[in-house]
Amino acid sequence: MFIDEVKIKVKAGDGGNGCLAFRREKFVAKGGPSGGDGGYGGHITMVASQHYNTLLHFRYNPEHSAQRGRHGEGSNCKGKDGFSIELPVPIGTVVYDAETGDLIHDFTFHGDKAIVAQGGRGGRGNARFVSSTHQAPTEHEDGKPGEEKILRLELKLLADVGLVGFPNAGKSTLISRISAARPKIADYPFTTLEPNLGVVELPDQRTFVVADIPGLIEGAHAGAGLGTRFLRHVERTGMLVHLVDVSGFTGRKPVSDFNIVMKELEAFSPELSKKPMLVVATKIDAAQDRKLVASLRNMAKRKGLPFFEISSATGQGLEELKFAMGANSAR
Ligand SMILES: Nc1nc2c(ncn2[C@@H]2O[C@H](COP(=O)(O)OP(=O)(O)OP(=O)(O)O)[C@@H](O)[C@H]2O)c(=O)[nH]1
Ligand SMILES: [Mg+2]
Repeated sequence: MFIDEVKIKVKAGDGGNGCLAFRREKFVAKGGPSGGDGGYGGHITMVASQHYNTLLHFRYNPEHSAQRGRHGEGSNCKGKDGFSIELPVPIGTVVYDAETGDLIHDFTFHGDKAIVAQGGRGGRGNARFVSSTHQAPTEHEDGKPGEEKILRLELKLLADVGLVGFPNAGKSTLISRISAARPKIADYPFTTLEPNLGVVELPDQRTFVVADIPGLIEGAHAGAGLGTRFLRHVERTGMLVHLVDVSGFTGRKPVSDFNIVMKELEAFSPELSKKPMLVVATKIDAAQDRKLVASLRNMAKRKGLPFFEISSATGQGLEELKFAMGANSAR
């Protein structure tokens, strides 16, 4: 659940073949062997980049191969090395050989770089086999094949955006609408017992990770409901999205729901309650009493917090919210 995982196939370039040739020139009798070596095949390398935060780009592109080395040529010409390719991965990616399970590399900092599939060595041309007793060698080698592997990439996701709110506020429904996450959704409090993470992709292919955590109720910091222990999953996010049910079904006032959750956040960690926050009125399709919506909107305005109205049922407002969530979090 907290792990993004992908399998990809990589094929490094084969080495070029060594050449069999002899020097042929006017006035130079028995010019000797002149076959050049083949070039190296290109490597497949990976480099950790802070501009990526998920493995989504590999889902669309699961096969990568590097260029082969050129064959050696006559006149002692060595074949050109194949170009290596460099695949960006997010910091925190761990790469395994999927067949043997061996750890290949653990990418821990921006710029961390490793070869994950080695290009093949070029074969030697016949010029390399010459010796005092063996002056016209015809031996030459083929290039070695480049490594071919199935890799398993694993990334422990850290959320960029955290969803908070009362139980039943519509947090899981929202994450299921904007990401591929499919958490359990139901019409009773505490449906979500464990945090869910979803990867949200913007049209420009930047992504961010949203955490859906169990709802908070009054006294959560003292252990009521599921308590505040899941809040540590959103402690490191850059932003909180505070969902408030305005449908009126709850029989509670949206503003008082908002204040109760804020009090619990503060009791858990004053820092958490000061994070950038979007206020979101949910289930707007079912809102009977516009005054409930207006009161929440006015409160957000007073506090200087951006305000959104959404319906995960009809899709209203979801695109705008997605952009606002991604504005500072997407990479
Ligand atoms: N009409 C309407 N119902 C919604 C909407 N979003 C969610 N619901 C319903 O509200 C109920 C609760 O939704 P969840 O997404 O499970 O709520 P949650 O905030 O994840 O709740 P917990 O996991 O219990 O904290 C479900 O019955 C949903 O179908 C909406 O936009 N409109
Ligand atoms: Mg839920």
